[in-house]
Amino acid sequence: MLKSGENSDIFPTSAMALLPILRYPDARLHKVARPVAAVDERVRTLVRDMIETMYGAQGIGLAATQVDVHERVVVIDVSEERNAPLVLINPELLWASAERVMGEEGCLSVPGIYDGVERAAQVRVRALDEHGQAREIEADGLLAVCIQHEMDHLLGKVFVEYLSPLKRGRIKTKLQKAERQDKAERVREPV
Ligand code: GNR
Ligand code: NI
Repeated sequence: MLKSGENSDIFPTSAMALLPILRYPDARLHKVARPVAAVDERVRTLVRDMIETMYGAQGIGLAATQVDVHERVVVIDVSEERNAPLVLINPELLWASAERVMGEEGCLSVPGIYDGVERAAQVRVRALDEHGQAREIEADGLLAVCIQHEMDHLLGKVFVEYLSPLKRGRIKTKLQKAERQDKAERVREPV
């Protein structure tokens, strides 16, 4: 549970919203996000809803692009306890290590698909937090991978674009088929 005063502006409370997540292949996942002009209540509401959506979907990160908002907003939580949300608004990559690591990635917009992607092992990023305060983050391990994955989303890039065209084609076909079946089920059992 949240301790009083600890990140209370952004921690999930009641009256939040689970946002629908776009699924690959959807052209809107390839839109380039614009910078946030001012970190105001509208942006904090978006951040809160994104955090709830990320936790609800059991993801370690979520970019605004994935919820069809094309602004430079990312939320991440790589903690085991799922109680340490990190908010990156207008993130800028300051430095990426020459050292690379290969890691297994997944994406809430590409459900059920996992494959290896090579990334910088360490990164340094500057971003605004939910108060509009600038901060710098140096990351390695899973956090570094997640930051790069989310910043790609803001540029309209999905991790499957690092895979071979053959793999990407197979993933596209598989997800299109799943989407058609989903739609057919929704017709048979309307909610
Ligand atoms: O939940 C997620 N897990 C994950 C695992 C390895 C590398 C990247 C990620 S990010 C992903 C959530 C997501 O889709 N963020 O955009
Ligand atoms: Ni993703």
